[in-house]
Amino acid sequence: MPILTRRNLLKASAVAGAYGVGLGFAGKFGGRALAAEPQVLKTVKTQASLADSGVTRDVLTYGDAGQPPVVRMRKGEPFAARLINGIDDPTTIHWHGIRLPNKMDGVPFLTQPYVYTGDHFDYAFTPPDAGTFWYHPHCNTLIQMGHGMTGVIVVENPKDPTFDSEVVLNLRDWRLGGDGQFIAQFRPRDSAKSGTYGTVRTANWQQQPQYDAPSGGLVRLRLAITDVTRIYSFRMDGAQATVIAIDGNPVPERFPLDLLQLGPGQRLELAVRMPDEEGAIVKLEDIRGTTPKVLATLRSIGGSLKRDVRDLAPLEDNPVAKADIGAAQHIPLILSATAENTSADSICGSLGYSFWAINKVPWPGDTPDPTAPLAELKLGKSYVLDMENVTPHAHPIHLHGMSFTVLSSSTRQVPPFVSDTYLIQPDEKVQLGFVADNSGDWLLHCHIIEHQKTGMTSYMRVA
Ligand SMILES: [Cu+2]
Repeated sequence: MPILTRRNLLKASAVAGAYGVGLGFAGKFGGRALAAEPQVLKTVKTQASLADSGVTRDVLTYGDAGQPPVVRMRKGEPFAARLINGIDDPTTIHWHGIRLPNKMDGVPFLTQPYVYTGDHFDYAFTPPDAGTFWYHPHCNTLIQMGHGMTGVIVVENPKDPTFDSEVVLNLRDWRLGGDGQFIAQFRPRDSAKSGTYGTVRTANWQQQPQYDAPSGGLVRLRLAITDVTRIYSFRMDGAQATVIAIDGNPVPERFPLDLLQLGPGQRLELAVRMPDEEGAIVKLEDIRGTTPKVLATLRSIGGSLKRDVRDLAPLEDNPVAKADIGAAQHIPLILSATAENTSADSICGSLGYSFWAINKVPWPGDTPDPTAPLAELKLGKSYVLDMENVTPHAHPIHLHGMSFTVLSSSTRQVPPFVSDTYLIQPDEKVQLGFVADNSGDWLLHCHIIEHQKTGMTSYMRVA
């Protein structure tokens, strides 16, 4: 087991990069991305109007537009961004859900050194998949994301069907006190349960924003849950909404949104058929918990376009390899609580506690600890993750670098969704199949950040 010092890390990245090109993944996973004009993503400390009680100081974000950023890419076209670190804390960018070369994945120590204040890092890759994704730091994550650093990514496909309008919503909370200023980002006793919830709930940094859309038109509503803790149960009131994609991938079969539960890190794309009457209000709600909450509204404008959601052409499937289930090797993955109460200090934000473990090993991630990979996978082979949640809480488990297909669940009928994040319920066992077609060290962790940073993190090595 190699020690993940910064020097070894850089050597390992160089090797992973060479593998990527040598095995012909350059086009598929972005090796030719150097031609694109880099977009500047500068981290800044700013202020924003989030709560009714006053302007919130110490908001962290990319750029300074007064609203959360949205980055647009095109499927199969090179993308480049220069991260310039303008905040007083090391950082990186992880491009959640995008299948890219390992050295572009933005995980400190595992794939790149962190980017110090005043330094920069150039990211370049070609997104192979169209859909809704998002980006965030992977260093001191609870504070940096908690204070604002999350942005939605829209990867466009020129072959997409035509909608009359598009609305992108970055859904998240903020932990603010009565004066509108940040309070402690977590409470240890909550980290050991479902996590510490925010006090102010927003969509695009606003409480219940309203967007206009053509009456009788079809709206492509792209939702990204970028919160550090909250699981949402979505419902639409006042319009027919059809689920067309989850976690960046078209669903195997479209279905009407009745009630859908998704966790931190997950995305949802809906085709919303606006009412015919001008001025009608459509409400997007979260009905998890005791009080239903309106997240955002749409208002119909103008004469009816009289669109029919059944006329909407299908989204093109993303080129995700199908696992050969018969030949696949199974990897057991047990999510549990842990009694071990030690935690190494780290520049990337140790919370100082261990509450959770994967296969009995608690690891907070983003640290230079010598921690062995969960499994060593052979490039190009098929695998099945046999994941079991023996805790009393749900966990959105996110795999970097590769997309899996949901094969089966012990507790419910699950369509064969293609995804990068699975929200596993208490006492559920699930099988996730995938092809290890991207070389490197790939993190696998809970996206409730307090769970991730108190032990529910591991990684797999593909070579
Ligand atoms: Cu969790």
